Amino acid sequence: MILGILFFEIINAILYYMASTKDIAKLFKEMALSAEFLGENKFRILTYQKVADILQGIEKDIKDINELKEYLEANQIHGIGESSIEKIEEYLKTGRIKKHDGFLQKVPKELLDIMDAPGIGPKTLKTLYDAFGIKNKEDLLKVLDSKEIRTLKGFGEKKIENIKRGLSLFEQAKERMFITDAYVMAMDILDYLKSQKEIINISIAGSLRRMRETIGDIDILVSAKKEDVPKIHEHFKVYKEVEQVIGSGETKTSVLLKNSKQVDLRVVEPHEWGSALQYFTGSKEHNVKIRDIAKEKGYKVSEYGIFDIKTNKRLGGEKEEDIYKIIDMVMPPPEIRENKGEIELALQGIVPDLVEYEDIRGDFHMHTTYSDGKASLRQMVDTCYKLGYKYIVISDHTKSLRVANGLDEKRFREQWKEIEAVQKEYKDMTILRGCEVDILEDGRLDLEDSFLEEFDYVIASIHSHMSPNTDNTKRIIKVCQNKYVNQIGHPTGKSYGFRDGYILNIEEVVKAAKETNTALELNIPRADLSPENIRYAVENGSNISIVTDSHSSTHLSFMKVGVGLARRGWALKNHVLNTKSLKEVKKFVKSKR
Ligand code: DGT
Ligand code: CA
Ligand code: CA
Ligand code: ZN
Repeated sequence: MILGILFFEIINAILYYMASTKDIAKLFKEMALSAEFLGENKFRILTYQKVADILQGIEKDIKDINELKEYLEANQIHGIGESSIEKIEEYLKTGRIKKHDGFLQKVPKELLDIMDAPGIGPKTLKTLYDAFGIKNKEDLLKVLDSKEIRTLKGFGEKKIENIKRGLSLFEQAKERMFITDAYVMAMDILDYLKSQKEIINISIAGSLRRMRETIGDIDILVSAKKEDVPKIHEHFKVYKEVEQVIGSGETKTSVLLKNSKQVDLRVVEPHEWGSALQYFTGSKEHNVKIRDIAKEKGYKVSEYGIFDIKTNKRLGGEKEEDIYKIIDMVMPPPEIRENKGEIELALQGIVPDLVEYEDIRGDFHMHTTYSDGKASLRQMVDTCYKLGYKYIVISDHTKSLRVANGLDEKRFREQWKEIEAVQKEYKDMTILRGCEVDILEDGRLDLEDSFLEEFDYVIASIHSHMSPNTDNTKRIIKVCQNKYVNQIGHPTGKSYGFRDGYILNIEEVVKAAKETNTALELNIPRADLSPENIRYAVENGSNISIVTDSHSSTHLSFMKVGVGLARRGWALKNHVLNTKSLKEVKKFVKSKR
């Protein structure tokens, strides 16, 4: 019995601790949808919805009802009535809300899960539920293709198409975006928002600012004078790519784009800019640690600023640095804010001098129409020239990669003639003769050594025998030992959203790469190497090269993202081969031959 009570207490304590305002917001949202589905009175639906919106906008976890009340009062947020407060308290104490349980008895849960999808909604689902007894998405899809639905009033072809589209958007929204996709979207949104002259500061935040390989949703932070805030939210809502506004309050607007991806915009006042940027950049793990350290030193850190705990006096928050400076730290770059050692260093006043985009002098990996690229050699050269590079490597595929129209010796010699001709027009940038030579099954290469010798720079890559249970460690080490190979292309074989990669002992590969003076490639479109791989490689003395592996001229600009990925792996300038001068790159190549 006593044990039972103890157990209950522990579970309760855990629930207390884990109660995120977002979890509670979700329950209120579900109650609003359920009430609408059941045709309850409008006032009640609006009440649930309002509470859900308010809770959704609170970016902190609450432990008890008083904490919430204080928060609401301090921020002058109104609209949560007494009966809603009781429900929230019930949740905080028991982990559930009886009213919500009651709704679940009457509304199929699987319908509830899709009720919020664009173009669907509770009323539509209720009509179909009454007419056909649908209980989940599969039922719905079947009904949408049936003859019967077309006899229902209001269900014309257009409406049916809208529902289908809404469902598929909703599905996709659950997947994470690849960083280059998110980056392109975010840059377009920033450009659009910047036309508002009321905006004082603007930045990406969240995982995109930290340059994670995949992004859940895009976070954007803006500062503006209090009276200008509503206008900025309104402007954002009519951005051309917005499909649906999911929620909008005083500080935050969330939307789904036409491609189903979510964007959160937060608008704060200028004096809160720094603390909000620090908070919304994350990661959560980093922030939790920073708050703990601050607390030990007598400060409270939040998205609103940094405060003296005793006097509640606000000490800063206008600049991001304020937060760190006041607790006697230097500010770690966003890309490494993961609580993986950056905080300990920052407490000692050390910021790793990570590689920067401005350090990059060239790109070693790109394709042209000679193999499977979409742009001509000349176009690629011209775009790289405009990026300000000092050198580039044209690295088309070799003959055994037939699907990619790989080149044999004869066609490479033709390409070299064109390189020579184009080179004359681009005097301040050196075009290096390269290839992405195919690694054969036994670790030999697709071109003879005697021919490889004629290239300025050679990448060797695996494009076959790469199932998840194949161990390619030996194969790659053998390739490192070839004196004409300067770089291993996409070493792990991972390709986000396409392929998991093969078995590879990264320690052994890094060792071989270091000993043989072979660079390991950070292949941007595949996000191969991972940040952990990069950190291991650079800390163990192997060079990495950051490459776009471009198959069209627009891909070349992803170098900026690549530098972010490298920074996330703690790469310094001197770890990155394509920050070196042409002379040094040539020395690197020569050192092996
Ligand atoms: P994502 O969107 O899944 O790729 O990852 P993030 O890091 O962008 O996460 P997101 O969008 O949920 O929130 C953005 C930042 O806001 C996050 O990095 C840290 C901060 N944040 C959000 N919710 C919480 C929270 O409940 N607690 C704390 N400490 N920080 C939070
Ligand atoms: Ca995010
Ligand atoms: Ca977010
Ligand atoms: Zn390639």
